[in-house]
This record gives sequence, C-alpha cells and structure tokens, in this order.
Amino acid sequence: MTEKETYFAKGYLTKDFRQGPTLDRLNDVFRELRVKEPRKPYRWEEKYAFSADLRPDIFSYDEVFLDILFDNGIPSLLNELAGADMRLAHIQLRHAFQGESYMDWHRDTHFYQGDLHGSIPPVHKVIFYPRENGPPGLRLKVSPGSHLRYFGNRFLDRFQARVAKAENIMSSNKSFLVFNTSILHAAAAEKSRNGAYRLIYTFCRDFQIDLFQDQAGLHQEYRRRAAAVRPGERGILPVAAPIMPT
Ligand SMILES: O=C(O)CCC(=O)C(=O)O
Ligand SMILES: [Fe+2]
Repeated sequence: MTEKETYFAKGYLTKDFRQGPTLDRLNDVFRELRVKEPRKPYRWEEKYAFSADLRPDIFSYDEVFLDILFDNGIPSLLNELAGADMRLAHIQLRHAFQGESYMDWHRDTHFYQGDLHGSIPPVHKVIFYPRENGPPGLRLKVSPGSHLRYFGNRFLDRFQARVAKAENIMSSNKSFLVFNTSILHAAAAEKSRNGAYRLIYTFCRDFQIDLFQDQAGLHQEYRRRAAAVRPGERGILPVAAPIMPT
C-alpha cells in the first residue's frame, strides 16, 4: 500500500524526520524548556487540567517550529495524505503533568446522539513527542481504522477503542505522528514526575481557517514561508489539479 492508502485505512502514520541541524535545534529547544523558564513574555498557562500550554504563541518563540515543517516537506505530505490543499491553522506546545490522562479516549470531531462537535471535515494533526531522559515513554494510544468505524452512541463508540487492538505511540526525538483527528485517540496517563511535552500542529482546509482567527500572525508567516518554496523543493506543493476532459 502507498503511504496515502495506509493513511486512509489506518487514520494515522509515523515518520522519521530528516537528520540534521533543524532536528537538532528542535531537540535543543525542548532540552532548554525542561530546565529553564520560557523567555519573557512567553509563559505556561493551563488550558486543560493536568497540563499547561506555552503562550502567547509558538511560531514566534523559535524559528525551528516552522523550519522543521518545511525542512521535512510536511506541508506537501499533509496535502498528499488529506487529498486537499491544507493550511497550518494552529501550533500548540503542551506540557502534560504527572497524573491521570489529561484527555482520555475521544475523537476531536464526533456526532453523538445528533450532537455535532468539532471541525467539519475533521482536521489533521502532526505531533512531535520528544523523548525525555530515559527510555521512550507511552504518549498516545490510537485505535487504527476507527475513523472509518463509528457508533452514534458515545459509550458504545468509546467502548470499541477498549476492545479493539490499540496502537501505542511512544516518545521519540527522531519521529513524528500524523493523524486524522476523527480517529479514536487517548493521551496516556503521565507517569514521570517531570511530565512530558508534545508539539501539536493542526492542519485544516482553506475555508476552515476562519475558525482560527486568533492565529492570524501564524497564518501570515506560514503563507510567507510557503510562497518562498519553489515547486519541486521540500515544503508546499499544491495538490494536483484535476485533469479536465478536452
Ligand atoms: O496531547 C496529546 O497527546 C494528544 C492531545 C489530543 O488529543 C489532540 O491534540 O487532539
Ligand atoms: Fe484529540
């Protein structure tokens, strides 16, 4: 199966980053964040219990957060996997604390008992789970194929994640996860006293970007960078135009 076919069937995939100075820099930034307070005016703020997000935004904290995308052709990878021209909507850098899961089994987009919740169509996310000191740790569980297997009843739907075989996503300084957010997924309960970081990129369709209006600065910077990429280079490639009958 091609990468795109696998992604369609499983709803997620993991991939290695290109080795080099950009990846080294990314890991250095996390090493710094573990031991130092973020540079002013950046600060940690609680959004969900048992976790904190770096504010006010991520792209301006360090260039590496956008460099890593373009250096690895992730913009065009997302276009290819999602089968649409995707935009970077949002970047979150989150520190999950020791204790229970800050987000148990869920789909970001769902429709339980007629109650629609989340983005339509579902957004796609790229997540980097840097490895803390020590062996790789469990960060996320995903239920392969569950984005294509849906029960309208919330309890039944979540129950399927517990009976079907879940896949474990471990922390790694070399790889990243891409997933369709309509898949059932659960952040693992954090065991380490120091907690664990995750860097989360959200990609959406062009017409959905208005839902992320507060990220206008990021959108502008992403467009500027994307425009500088020449066709055939790493970075953004437009989705192929349909071949029109003549
Ligand atoms: O923080 C994580 O590991 C995953 C969070 C999540 O569920 C999401 O970003 O959709
Ligand atoms: Fe989620």
